Amino acid sequence: MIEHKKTNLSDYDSSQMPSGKEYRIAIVTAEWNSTITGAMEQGAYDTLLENGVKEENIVRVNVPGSFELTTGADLLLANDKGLDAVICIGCVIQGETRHFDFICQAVSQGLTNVALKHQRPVIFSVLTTNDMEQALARSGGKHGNKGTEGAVTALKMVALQKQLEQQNFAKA
Ligand code: RBF
Repeated sequence: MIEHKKTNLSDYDSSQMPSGKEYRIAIVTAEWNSTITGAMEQGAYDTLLENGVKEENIVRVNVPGSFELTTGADLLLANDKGLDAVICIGCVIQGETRHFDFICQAVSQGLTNVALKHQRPVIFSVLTTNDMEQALARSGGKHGNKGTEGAVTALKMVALQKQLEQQNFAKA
């Protein structure tokens, strides 16, 4: 049974977390709005370390903007076959033109496609906010750090993936 709880994973229960000591995880970070994405990347990185992922098993790369997260994740998974998951970090802030809609749509659908293509968890840690204030509140402010939450999600999804692979192997 899943208890009713708020969806904010920034205050995760460390006793409920899988150990990441055998996991290899990439973080791809967009350079646009780098004050925000840098804080989220730090949150994700620290959380992976806190949960046992070895420093040498955390791969960190940057891409120019959130639109490029899809290609970044795809290239990582194509070229590093030992990767268990990719955390994608970006921040898209609503502007005066329709770019916001196109970028958000492309990156959310694109990352889903990459996950299904490679059969690996690809985590959507992309803020899509009306303004900078909302972004600050979600990158270490009053609404937590969505980079931290992306790392928690990645660890949980890798554990699920390994559990299901194990069960499948046991039946073969
Ligand atoms: N990238 C972001 O990560 N966040 C943004 O808020 C953002 N706003 C953009 C607004 C405009 C008008 C343009 C042209 C690009 C923007 N980008 C943004 C960059 C985008 O993700 C991508 O890097 C470029 O469109 C090049 O493919």
